[in-house]
Amino acid sequence: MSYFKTKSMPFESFLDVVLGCLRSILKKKTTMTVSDLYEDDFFEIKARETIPEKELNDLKRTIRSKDNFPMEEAKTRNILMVGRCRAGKSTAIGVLKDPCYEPKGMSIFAETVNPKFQSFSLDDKRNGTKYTLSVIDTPGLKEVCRLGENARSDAVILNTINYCLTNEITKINILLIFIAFDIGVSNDDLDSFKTFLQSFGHKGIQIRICITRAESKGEVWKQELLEQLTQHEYFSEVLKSDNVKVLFMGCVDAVKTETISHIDDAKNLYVKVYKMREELIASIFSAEEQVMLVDLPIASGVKSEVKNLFKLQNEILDYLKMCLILAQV
Ligand SMILES: Nc1nc2c(ncn2[C@@H]2O[C@H](COP(=O)(O)OP(=O)(O)OP(=O)(O)O)[C@@H](O)[C@H]2O)c(=O)[nH]1
Ligand SMILES: [Mg+2]
Repeated sequence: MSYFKTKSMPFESFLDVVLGCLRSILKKKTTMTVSDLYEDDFFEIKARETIPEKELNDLKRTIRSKDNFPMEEAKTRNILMVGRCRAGKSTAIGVLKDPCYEPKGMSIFAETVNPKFQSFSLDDKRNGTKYTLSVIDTPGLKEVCRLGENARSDAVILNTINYCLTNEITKINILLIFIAFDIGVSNDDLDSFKTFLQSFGHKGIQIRICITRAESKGEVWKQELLEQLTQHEYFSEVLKSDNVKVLFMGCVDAVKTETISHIDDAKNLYVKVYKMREELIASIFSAEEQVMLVDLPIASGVKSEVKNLFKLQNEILDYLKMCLILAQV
């Protein structure tokens, strides 16, 4: 006991002080824990107990689960949609967003007047990857206009590049060329297709020929059509390229929902559209390579125009220099 005795404070008094302090602490903190004691300067204990890893991880998990703004990494896919008027470009965008999309009533007139830019995301639930799709929906070539409206020239419609650039789309992942084959292929169809391919086609991007209105067609029709395309003088050459493939697209339109009387028939139709959509989405997701817009054939005209402009500018400067020299002489 003599060990605790000091000259300035007897052991009993020292104990009284300690007990007094403890009592006041306990009065203040009825739910006091060991760590509370550690926080008190009285004991001057600096070493802290760390929170068990599991407890901390549980806490982090709770905080994250309550986060209203979770970060999700997204892959981007820039899609350029082209095709003749009424081919089904805008409808395909609707179906991409919603497998049960129903287009507005049929009109023979061109719908999309100017290029439209849309950006939306699709989640691949199978592997948790999110894709942001930026879609340029272009007005169709060879458009049919209402009386009094002027049909815009193909050259104007092909000015899509400008539109892409103003929407900060500088690279393209995939080109979708839409064709409605249900009433055969006319020379106009073929001309338009050639124009699109010559203008936007590039070895570095994926190209899909999307044949629309295929929801009510059977497998035999699809196979026959594919066979005919591979025998066609022009398409057979096009399809030889590794980056060009044929896809089918469709939708369940109002006429079908009004005429189908059995739910099983409706289900079959929706499932068919869902599967075609799934194939289109797979093509889009797998199109990783990008090509600069300025490297597309359509931009070569603009490039040479700029080159010519610079050439002309130099000629004018040379001429002015000559004039200056002559004036000084
Ligand atoms: N059943 C069915 N109808 C379709 C399909 N695609 C288009 N349609 C119909 O055709 C109409 C015109 O289709 P749009 O998608 O507007 O055609 P577009 O290529 O965008 O035409 P423009 O904007 O005028 O160049 C739609 O309103 C639908 O009624 C399809 O796959 N299946
Ligand atoms: Mg359209």
